[in-house]
Amino acid sequence: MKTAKSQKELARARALFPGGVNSPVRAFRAVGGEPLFIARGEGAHLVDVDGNHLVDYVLSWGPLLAGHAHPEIVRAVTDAAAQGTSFGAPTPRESDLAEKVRALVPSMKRMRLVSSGTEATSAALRVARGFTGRERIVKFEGCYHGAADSLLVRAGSGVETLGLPDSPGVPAALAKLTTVLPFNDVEAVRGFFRSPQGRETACAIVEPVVGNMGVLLPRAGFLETLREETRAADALLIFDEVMTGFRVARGGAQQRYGIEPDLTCLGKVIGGGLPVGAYGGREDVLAQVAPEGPIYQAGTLSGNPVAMAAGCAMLDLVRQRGFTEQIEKRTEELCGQLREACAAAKVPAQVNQAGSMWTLFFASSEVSDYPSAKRSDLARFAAVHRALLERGVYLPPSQFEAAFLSSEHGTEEIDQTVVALRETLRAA
Ligand code: KE4
Repeated sequence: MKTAKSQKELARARALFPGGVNSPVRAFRAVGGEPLFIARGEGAHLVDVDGNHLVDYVLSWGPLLAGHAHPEIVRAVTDAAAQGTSFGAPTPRESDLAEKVRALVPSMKRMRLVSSGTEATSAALRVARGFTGRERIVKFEGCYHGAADSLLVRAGSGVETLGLPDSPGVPAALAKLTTVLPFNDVEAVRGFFRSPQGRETACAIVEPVVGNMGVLLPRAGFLETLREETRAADALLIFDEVMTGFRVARGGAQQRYGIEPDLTCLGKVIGGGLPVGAYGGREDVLAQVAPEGPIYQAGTLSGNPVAMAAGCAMLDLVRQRGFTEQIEKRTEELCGQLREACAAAKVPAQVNQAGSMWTLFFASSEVSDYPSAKRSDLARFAAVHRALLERGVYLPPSQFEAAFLSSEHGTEEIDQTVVALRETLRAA
C-alpha cells in the first residue's frame, strides 16, 4: 500500500510530539510498521492521506458506535457550533445529555460531566476516598482506567502494549495505596475484602468486561462476588464503563450482568466522537461533590455545548429500537466467521466478544485473565495485523486492545475482513 504521505507526516509529527503521536497506542509500537495519518472517515471506513480506504475496527478506540461522520451527529455539532462553542456557564444541553444517560443507566441517579474517561475515573476515585474517608483502592491486573497516577499500576492498554510496568513519575507513596488483584479471581476478591486491609479500602474499580487486555469476559460469579464483598466492607464499587457503556448492551455491562455499582464512569460513546466523560451514581455519594459537598473536581470545558450536542445525537441513536442489537448481531456474525477461518487454517485462536467489542487472540485455550492474554502469540498477532492492513482492514495496533463495530459495518465489510484473514492465514 502507498504510505509516502503518511511517512512524510510522521517525520513532521515526530519533531513536534513524543513518538509523533498524541496518545502512545497510536504509534503502532506493538505491531511494528508506522502509523497511518488519516484524512477523513466515512461510515465504517477510514481514508488515509495516501488515499488508502480501510475498514475501521478501531473507531477512535470505541466512541464511534454510529461510524464516522454520521449525518445526525454532524448536523447536531454544526448547528450547536453556530450558536457558540463554549460558555463556561450552565446550559440546558448538559441536562439534556444527563437525562438521556440516566434513562439508559438508571444507577447514575446524579452525575458530573467531564471531558475524558481519565477525568471521570480519577474523579470517581477521589470521590470514593472522600466519601469513605479511606485511602486504599483496588484495581485489577491488566485493567486500564486512563492515565491517572493511582491507576497506572499494572494497567493494560498502552501501558501493557509498551511494556511500561509501573509508569515512571507515579509516586511510590501513591502506588502503595493501590492494591492489584487478579481479574476473574473470586477467591482473591473474597480473601482481600475480608482482611483488615479490605475493611480500610475506599473502593474497587473494574472494567466489568475488560477491553484493555483485549476483550475478556467476567466469569460467572466474579462481578456478583465483587459487588457483595465491597458492600460488606463498606467500600464503593466503581464500574469503569468508559468502553463498555452503551456497547456491551444499551445500558452497559451493568444492564447485561444485572449488577448495580455505586459509581459508574463513562466516556467514548457518550460524546459521539467529541470529548465527553461522566461519573455518577448514588445520590448520597454525589452530594459530597463540590459545590454541594467538600470534594473538589472541576473542568473548563466540562459540559461543552458542542460536545453535548454530539452526545445527545449519539444517545438518541442508541435509544432507537434495534440500534445496538443490530450492531451486536453483526459482531456475532463477524466473530463466528473469524473462528471458522482460523479453524479451517488449523490456527489456534480464541475470539472473545461482548456486544459490539471483540478481540482475536492467537491462543489454543481460553483467554480469561491477564496471564492467559500475555501468553497469546503476540508475534502472530503483529504479523496478521500488518497483513490485514495491507488488505485494507484496520485492526487496533495491539493485542491488548479491543476491536469495535459500528452501525455502518455491513456484510460487505465483514466479507472483506474474513477474506483478508483467510488469505493472510493461507499465506503464513
Ligand atoms: P480517556 O481518558 O482515554 O478518554 O479514557 C481513559 C479510559 C478509561 N477507562 C477505560 C476502560 C478505557 O478503555 C480508557 C481509554 N481507552 C484507551 C484504549 N484502550 C484509549 C485509547 C488511548 O489511550 O489512546
